[in-house]
Amino acid sequence: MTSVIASVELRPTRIALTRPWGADVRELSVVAVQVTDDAGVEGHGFSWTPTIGGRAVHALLEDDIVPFALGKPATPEIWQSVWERIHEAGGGGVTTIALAGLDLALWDLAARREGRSVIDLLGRRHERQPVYGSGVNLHYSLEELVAQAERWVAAGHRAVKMKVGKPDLAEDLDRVRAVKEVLGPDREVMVDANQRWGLDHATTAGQALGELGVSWLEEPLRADDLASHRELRKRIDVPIAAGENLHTVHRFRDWLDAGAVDVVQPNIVRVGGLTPFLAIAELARERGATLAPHLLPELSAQVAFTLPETTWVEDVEDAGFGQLGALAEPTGLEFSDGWVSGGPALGLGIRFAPSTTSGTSAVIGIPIKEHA
Ligand code: SMN
Ligand code: MG
Repeated sequence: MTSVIASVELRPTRIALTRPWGADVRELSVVAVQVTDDAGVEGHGFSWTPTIGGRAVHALLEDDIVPFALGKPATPEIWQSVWERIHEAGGGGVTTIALAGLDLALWDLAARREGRSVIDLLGRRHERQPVYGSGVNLHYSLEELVAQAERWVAAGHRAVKMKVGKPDLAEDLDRVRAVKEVLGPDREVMVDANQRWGLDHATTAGQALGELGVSWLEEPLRADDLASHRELRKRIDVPIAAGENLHTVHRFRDWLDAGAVDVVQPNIVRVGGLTPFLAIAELARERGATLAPHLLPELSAQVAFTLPETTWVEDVEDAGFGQLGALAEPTGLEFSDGWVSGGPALGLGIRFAPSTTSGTSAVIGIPIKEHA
């Protein structure tokens, strides 16, 4: 019989980035979510957002998600009912990011209850998956960018992703050429414009970047502008990647069915957790699109091990939770030489260490006997 959710502890934490993602992106905001069921089994999940919205995510969990979830079955199967409860506060973004904290904790709990990992619960299909080096580096000087590319080569990466979106396209092209020179002919380079362009500039840039042989062009346009992505995809040959700012399986279906995207990049937390991510992965497979989960290497890698296809895992330099010193214990994952392998023995194995920058922690519970 399924147990019920007896208490939930929320622990907001800010994690400083050792390599800031820009002058105004210097930390990650995480809300660690610990669910305990009426049998005393724990599950650990988290919500995550770089800088923007951390307190809103925490408030939504505290005020709406946790009170609704208490007393409900301690299983990820409650995802849809929680979503229906909170949806009117927003069709994706803060709402789905907050819901992910609960969903991940319930997956962790489901696996721990059986004494195994989430990877084994879902069924492991790969011993390892390929990793690409990624850099949030638009603000890097050319010298810093080249030095980063050299570190990626030394680390054994066979593919890397860099930012584009300088005011002058010629500078973007020079920077891509410089990175390609470091990478040599046998490594791939992807580029990410983080929504900086309009359709005309994206068309010119996409053609030029295609001639340089980039493997994909990511978020060239505003992330919610489906019509322009669709038009751009007709105009350029380089594959278009998008999805880190799409939040539901319905939006991914819209984009795939409109022929607006080649590589879909759901972020497991931003879409609301593992439960919706698995549905999006299946949709991508049905539509013949490439799936490349966005960021969160320690989480994305574990899920990638369970998918039928070979799946690139994104490793933004020095931004893994383990690398940032944010975890209570090692995940058991090994990132080396452009691959990730291994995994935790129990659950998701992602438990955040108490941190000096933590805010208040709240334990919200109900008397267990009410549910006996
Ligand atoms: C990105 C987005 C958010 C945080 C870091 C990096 C970037 C990527 O768009 O795709 O890596
Ligand atoms: Mg991106």
